[in-house]
Amino acid sequence: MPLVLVSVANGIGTITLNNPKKRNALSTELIGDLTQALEKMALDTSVRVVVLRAVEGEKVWSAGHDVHELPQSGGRDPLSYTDPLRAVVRAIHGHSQPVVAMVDGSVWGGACELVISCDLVVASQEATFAITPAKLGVPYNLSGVLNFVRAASLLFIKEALFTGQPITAERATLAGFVNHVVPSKDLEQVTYRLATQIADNSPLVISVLKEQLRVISEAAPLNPEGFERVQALRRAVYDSTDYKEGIRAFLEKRTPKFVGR
Ligand code: LCV
Repeated sequence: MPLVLVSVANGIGTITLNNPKKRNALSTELIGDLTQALEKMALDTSVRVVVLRAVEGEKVWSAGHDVHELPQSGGRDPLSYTDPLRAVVRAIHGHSQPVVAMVDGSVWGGACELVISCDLVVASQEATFAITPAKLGVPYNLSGVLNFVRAASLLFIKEALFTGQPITAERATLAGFVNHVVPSKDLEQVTYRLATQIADNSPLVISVLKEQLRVISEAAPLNPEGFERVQALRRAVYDSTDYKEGIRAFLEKRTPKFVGR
């Protein structure tokens, strides 16, 4: 079975995450198929907007980064520039057509960043978002943290990151993390109505607006020393006992016991 399904109708391309057995974990393979689908859409002049969704009725939109693909013994940055999750976030940010995330079910870890890397987010009332690096012991990377900070208030993001607890779509909407929250039964109709409103407008203007907003929002002053200091702090984490414990606990399906070193 393909890990993503692709369809195009009325100027709207739909990419469906299609690995429910593994709760749409963002494996290298799934991300590869997703990125390929985006590239195909970009070349299809009939496509004005892309909708990114999971298979209807799935309880989990995506379980986040494929934990089996994270380095298990430390010593290597788990979320470096070439990591598939990093690559797909950049691909969506740089995609010429607007991408609308249609979210039903639970969203975990890096999949929360995948959702907010889209240009709009429409979620069902049942959707939840759990940003889990602190639960897993993973030092999230700088551009990822910046993407979260840009998506909502600092207080909301700190609560989401420090607790790692699932946050309701209702609360996420109040924090600006989601554009619309609707009853599940209306999710598809509201999403595609929004997509159609965009598809009816000038694709050239929208594509330039998207790139302008990306360039402006990514202009974050950071001196090299500040960047290197953060990288050193992250390295101490992914070389720590706690990092190994977090990954091992996940794989052994048990609660991690963090010791702070
Ligand atoms: C690989 C998985 C996963 C998975 N990877 O079904 O943001 S960061 O820094 O944390 C970043 C590093 C990140 O994104 O880390 C991942 C964060 N994700 C999570 O913490 C969610 C982990 N998954 C779960 O808590 C449960 O799977 C949920 C609640 C999503 C669904 O629970 P449910 O009981 O419905 P299972 O747990 O039985 O999972 C079904 C299959 O999917 C695999 C899991 O190993 C199992 O495979 P097997 O049947 O082969 O055992 N799976 C789930 N999540 N992130 N594989």
